[in-house]
Amino acid sequence: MIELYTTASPNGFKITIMLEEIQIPYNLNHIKISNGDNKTKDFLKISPHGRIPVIKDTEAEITVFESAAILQYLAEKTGKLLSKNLKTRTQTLQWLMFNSATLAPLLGQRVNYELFEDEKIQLAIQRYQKLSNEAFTTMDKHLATQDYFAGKDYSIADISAFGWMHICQVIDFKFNQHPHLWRWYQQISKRKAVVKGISLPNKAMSA
Ligand SMILES: N[C@@H](CCC(=O)N[C@@H](CS)C(=O)NCC(=O)O)C(=O)O
Repeated sequence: MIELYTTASPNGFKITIMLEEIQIPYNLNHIKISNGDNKTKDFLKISPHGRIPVIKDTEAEITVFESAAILQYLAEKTGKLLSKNLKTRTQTLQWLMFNSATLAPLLGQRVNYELFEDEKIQLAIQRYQKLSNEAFTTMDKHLATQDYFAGKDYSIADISAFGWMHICQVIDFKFNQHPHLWRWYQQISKRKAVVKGISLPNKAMSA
């Protein structure tokens, strides 16, 4: 059994989508960030940086934090959504890392300066708009020549990008001027597992 600790957020959605895609039994534990559930002594034992998502694989006795590491773990465990072909696998892990190391931090800062900070600092707002739009352009160019991030097949790289792109759509950080990225987004948002995954434990903006 997989014990999942999560909330309705870009990184959380990646794992609810993945678990729905691979169809393995899991139990969802709702961590309410606004209540400080992610900073309790017990939670910090499984997630030392105090962030969601985290999983505990109770049979294997393995705990994993960091959404990309969780996606990779679940893909390795089930043999799904991560190709064994060296070229495709490397492509998948490359885009998985791009999403965690480039896209997610830029969007996280953009959300903070555009929506959360009381003082609207134009220099910071413009900087993160510019940098996130550059990331969208790179993704768009890549998707111009292939259906999914790692080629012709849907993979954990797509799930990882979708978590954040879904939040962009919800909060109106526009990316429909990037036609290939927009086509990819619409295609993925129709998947049954994705529709379910983004509703758990709540829809975005209601965590
Ligand atoms: N790099 C981490 C980021 C995790 C993260 O920042 N999660 C957010 C929710 S999306 C969180 O737990 N925030 C709580 C806080 O900042 O106190 C990952 O990909 O899992």
